[in-house]
Amino acid sequence: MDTQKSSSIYSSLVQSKAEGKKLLAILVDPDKFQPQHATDFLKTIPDQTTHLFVGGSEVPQGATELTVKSLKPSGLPIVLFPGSHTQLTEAADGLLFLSLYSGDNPEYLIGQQRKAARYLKESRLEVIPTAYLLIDGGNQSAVARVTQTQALPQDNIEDIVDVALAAQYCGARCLYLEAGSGALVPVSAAIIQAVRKAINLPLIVGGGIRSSAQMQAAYAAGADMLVMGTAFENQD
Ligand code: 1GP
Repeated sequence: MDTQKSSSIYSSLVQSKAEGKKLLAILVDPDKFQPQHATDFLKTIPDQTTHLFVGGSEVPQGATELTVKSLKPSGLPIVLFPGSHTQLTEAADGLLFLSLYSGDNPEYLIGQQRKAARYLKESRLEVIPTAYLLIDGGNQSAVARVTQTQALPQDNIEDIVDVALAAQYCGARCLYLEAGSGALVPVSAAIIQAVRKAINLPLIVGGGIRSSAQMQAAYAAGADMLVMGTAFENQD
């Protein structure tokens, strides 16, 4: 069997971006998810869902793998979106290998990544180097709390663009603008537009998106993929 790591998830992101096809990832937090309810959960997610993301800021050991396995019947690519290296599992298809470029905490710029590296070398998980930018969503996010970093203010668009550009020059393959799970205010269309104009990487946007009007605004501003979690939690 081929032991090369696949790059199919990233390739499809790049292709979708080129074709203007919009992607939707539904985020499942293993800390709040009951694997025995996976079948019912999968019935509640939108038909246009293209990916499932699995991860959270604080997840008990082992819960990620159980969650991923329970979601396999969906047939959708399952991508880890981990808050910690302890959430890695080969049961998933790929991994957003996040570096928190909006903050200045070395543990989330390179520390967690070092702890994950040996596992990743031995695993078949597709690794997608992703610049993660936390943007102020109007409340205290779990990301800010856990990483002990400050979100970038929404009104300083130039600064956000500078961080995005720096991340691109550092070699990120993908950019994630995050307002935080349960954000009161999603990342603004003006920010998405400015970042889209400045960089050419696939652009993922999440945090606080609940309505189809918000989705359309983010897509129209230039997001390639949206991530929604809270809107689909606790429906059972
Ligand atoms: C959080 O971007 C995701 O990491 C999703 O946020 O839960 O607010 O949809 P919501």
